[in-house]
Amino acid sequence: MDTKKTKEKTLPDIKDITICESTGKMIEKARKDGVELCFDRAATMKACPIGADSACCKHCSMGPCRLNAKDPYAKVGVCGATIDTIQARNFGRMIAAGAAAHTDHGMAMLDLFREVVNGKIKEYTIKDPIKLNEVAASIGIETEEQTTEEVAHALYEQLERTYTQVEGEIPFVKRVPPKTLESWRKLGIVPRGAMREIMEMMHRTHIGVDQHYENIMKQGNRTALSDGWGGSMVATEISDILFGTPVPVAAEVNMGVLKENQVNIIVHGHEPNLFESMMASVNSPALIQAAKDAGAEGLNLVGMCCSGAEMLSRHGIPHAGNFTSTEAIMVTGAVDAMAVDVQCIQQALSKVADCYGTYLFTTNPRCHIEGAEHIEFHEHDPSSCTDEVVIKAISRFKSRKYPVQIPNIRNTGIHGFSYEYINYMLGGTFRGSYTPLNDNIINGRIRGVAGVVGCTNPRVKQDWVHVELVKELIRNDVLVLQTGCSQIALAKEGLCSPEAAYLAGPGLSEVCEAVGMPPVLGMGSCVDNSRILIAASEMVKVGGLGESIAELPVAGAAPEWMSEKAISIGQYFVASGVYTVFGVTFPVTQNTRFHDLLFNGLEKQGLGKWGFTPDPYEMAQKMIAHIDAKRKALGIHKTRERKLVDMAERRELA
Ligand code: XCC
Ligand code: SF4
Repeated sequence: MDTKKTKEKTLPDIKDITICESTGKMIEKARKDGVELCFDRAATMKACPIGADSACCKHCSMGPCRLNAKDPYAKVGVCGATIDTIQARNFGRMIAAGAAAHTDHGMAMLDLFREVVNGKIKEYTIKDPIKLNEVAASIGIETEEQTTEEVAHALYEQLERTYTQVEGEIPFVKRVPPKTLESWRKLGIVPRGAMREIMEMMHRTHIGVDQHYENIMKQGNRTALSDGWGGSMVATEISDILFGTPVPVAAEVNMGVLKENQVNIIVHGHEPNLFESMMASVNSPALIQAAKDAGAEGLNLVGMCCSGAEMLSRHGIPHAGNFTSTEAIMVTGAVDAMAVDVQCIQQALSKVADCYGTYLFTTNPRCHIEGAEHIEFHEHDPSSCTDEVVIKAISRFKSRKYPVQIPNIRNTGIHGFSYEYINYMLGGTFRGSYTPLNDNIINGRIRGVAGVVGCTNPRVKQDWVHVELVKELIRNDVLVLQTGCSQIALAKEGLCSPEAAYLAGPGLSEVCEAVGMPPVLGMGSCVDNSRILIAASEMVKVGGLGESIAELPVAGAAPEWMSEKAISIGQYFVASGVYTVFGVTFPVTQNTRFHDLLFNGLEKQGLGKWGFTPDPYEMAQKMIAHIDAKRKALGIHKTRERKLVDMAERRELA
């Protein structure tokens, strides 16, 4: 008891942990209940300072070797590896792991697509044949006078190359602006196939192979590009083809989407197929009846994390919270079952679930958790898994033993801005194009575009960095594109609703009001960052803003990142030409040649560059300064200066 008290004393104030009111309430309750959450673990487990600077190597048993980040060139590893080699290898392996996660997910989607096309799986169909044709045409597949089946077969064969091809270029590089692609070809970083790139990355970072940090990063770029323009893009496009391309839909987020008198089922993870089948199960009349027989008013399905963000965007399914709220939500006592698949599933969920009698089910052969029941999900017979989850959830509802306390907070917003929809929204049905977006950038109403994405991380105040950064950006007329856990942070603050236009600068708010769109456009899960790449390519294609992605007045950020996937995403944005700023910490020692390569050198090679600051206001400044520099290089800064005068005038009027 005593130890518990001292522990409580050392735990930080809840207002310093999160700005999410519901999560805060649940942290408070968890502390009373004696249940530990990630925030508590982060507070009591200091991050390893050597690892944080990436100054250690354990790639062989002559080590592990530990260098001194304060004096990085004073020592080398037993094999002679320098700080630059060690960090580049560590960074390369983070990219490889992140790229592997996205591409393996994409491959699972492609496996499903193949079986649907071959007629072996009947539970799913091609829901969006228009998108099928568009994707096929974008990589040069003949679609005129072809049946849907023929196009689908041809597309499958082409997209399989994204993974398995051993030489040549992956299919989606056909979508890359020619000048950007040219710079990749010159550098030798056009991906051949994701499996090959990830394999080579792992090989080159083994002891005694690649020992030049620049050469290691060449493969780092190539591997990351095989994710962004490969695995992730395939995942997004195939999911749209099978489940429908998102169009804007009003939906609710936050813990208040749980319902006390209903059976609450949460799906958390990344793969839309599990979620789609769960939707079918909760709509099954027999199961609805079973829930009613158990005394419930119905079945309530909600999402979390990325599969949640994807379903929020695609179907308007309510979303209960982002990554660092996944344990906290169970503290409500209202979660009858949580089904997870892959990625960002904290092992501690199992313990918290135990504390509140929630059923936690793993469903994917790639992800089991000690202490959690595994009900494997098979695409050939999806309902046998998802029905079982629902049945178990109903039984838990019937025998709920714990008091239920649901924070009564819900925020409505508009989600589901696929790049196709942005096209339509700005250009109209008859002249759908990115021309109006480019025009508004050129005339200075919109200063530039920022992609703000990524995780939440218990080492920083949850949601706060996302929200402050984005408010600052839109106030300065920067249109914000969102995905993943970041999108949920913004949605909880009401920034995904058209009414948030009043927080935007005069130019951006004028555009938002004219079109009826929010200043923050939610596009889906983290694999859907590929939508941002395509939007950027469209902007180049339309013209007036330079010939490569590197010339666009755009910037990216992952203010509260935590996963290796985020590093892979960051690197593919950088390699595509985007200035990308990360928060929290950056896993590289400062004042080293490798650090200089990431933060300056890559840009000199014609790519983008990395930036870092944990401070949201400084982050916004860096991004805006970059956008302004790009405007100046394009010769469109004058229009903006005029706009700024307008703003001053407006202020005077107000
Ligand atoms: Fe995971 Fe994708 Fe990060 Fe959220 S944002 S914590 S990676 S769920 Ni993608
Ligand atoms: Fe040490 Fe070199 Fe082995 Fe790394 S690879 S642990 S630096 S000896």
